[in-house]
Amino acid sequence: MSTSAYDPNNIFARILRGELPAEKVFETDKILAFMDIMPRADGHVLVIPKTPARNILDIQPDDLAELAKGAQMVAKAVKVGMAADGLTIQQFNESSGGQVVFHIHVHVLPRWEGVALRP
Ligand code: DGP
Repeated sequence: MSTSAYDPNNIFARILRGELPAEKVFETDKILAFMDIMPRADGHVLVIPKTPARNILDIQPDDLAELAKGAQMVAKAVKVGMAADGLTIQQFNESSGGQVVFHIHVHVLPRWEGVALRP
């Protein structure tokens, strides 16, 4: 299936507009970070841009750079806050690539030696 247009009523767009609740942990004028409702690790955070983009295929390069900067800030904070040994960073594109919510997002997953991610 080819890439579809951005749906302004996707769940994360509605969180950005304040129409749906989220456990926000960090915010700038460019990005929002909040807890994943189906965490695959304790402290699993999602980072999203405030600009509309479906995924890596349509995001503007400047917005992608801001998302990366936000993800790095959140990753550093999560590593310290969760006393993690390391981090897994994930980002999925289109259904075939594992994407379920079609507003681009970065998963920040704290990791500990010997602890597997939950499915
Ligand atoms: P994916 O598109 O495959 O990266 O998965 C979407 C992620 O978003 C998944 O880890 C669960 C999470 N998620 C889905 N709906 C909500 C929601 O309404 N609130 C929050 N906080 N997370 C959500």
